[in-house]
Amino acid sequence: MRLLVIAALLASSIPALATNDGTIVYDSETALVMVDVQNDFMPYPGSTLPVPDGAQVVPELSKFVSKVAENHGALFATQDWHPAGHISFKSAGRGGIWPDHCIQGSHGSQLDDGLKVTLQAALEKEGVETQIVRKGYDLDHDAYSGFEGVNYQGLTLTQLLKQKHISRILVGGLATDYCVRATVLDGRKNGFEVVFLQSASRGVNVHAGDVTKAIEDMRKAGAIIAP
Ligand code: VGL
Ligand code: ZN
Repeated sequence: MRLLVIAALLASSIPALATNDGTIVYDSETALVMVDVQNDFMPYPGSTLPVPDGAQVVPELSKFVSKVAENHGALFATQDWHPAGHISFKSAGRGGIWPDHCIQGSHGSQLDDGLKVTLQAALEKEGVETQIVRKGYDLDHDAYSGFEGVNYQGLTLTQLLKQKHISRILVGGLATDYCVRATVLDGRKNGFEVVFLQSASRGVNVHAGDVTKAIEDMRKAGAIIAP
């Protein structure tokens, strides 16, 4: 009996294992922010800026969509949304490093079809509608973070999160070392609890080690790194 009590006391003092389910709280204050899951970042023919293994984020994000929707949290999807000649394009000759991508309204700018199916199911089953937030629309200004984006009505991501009383954001998508990283860091700056979803994110690694560095930056900023 005494041994049992000691064992129970010991067990209760051991922190929960850092598994997905152990570290992530799903409630009405939790939002999933899906970053730039767009055709141009997918490894398909015709994509202009394919992220290695980028398509793998779709089934992974879909799991989080279900969990968040079932618990009546909020869903957000960002879109990189550039005008032709955007400053981030190499072709514009203004210091940009990227091939032309995610041109406003193009096929490449659309969300991945598989993700769309999942989001539609969340709407039909749980009544949770995904808010679309677009960024990078300013010709002369680069914008990697979802927090620089606005919805169709011009409301910023921060305004939308506050409106829904969100305290915790789960962030995943493309690309880990650019838009996902920037969104995670801005989430921390704006006072949110932030969980980076490693399983649901992929990076470009323009320079070797960029993804590893990005994850370290997120950790230092106080984000929880969920495997
Ligand atoms: C991104 C490069 C250029 C991203 C966007 O979504 O991470 N990367 N534009
Ligand atoms: Zn871009």
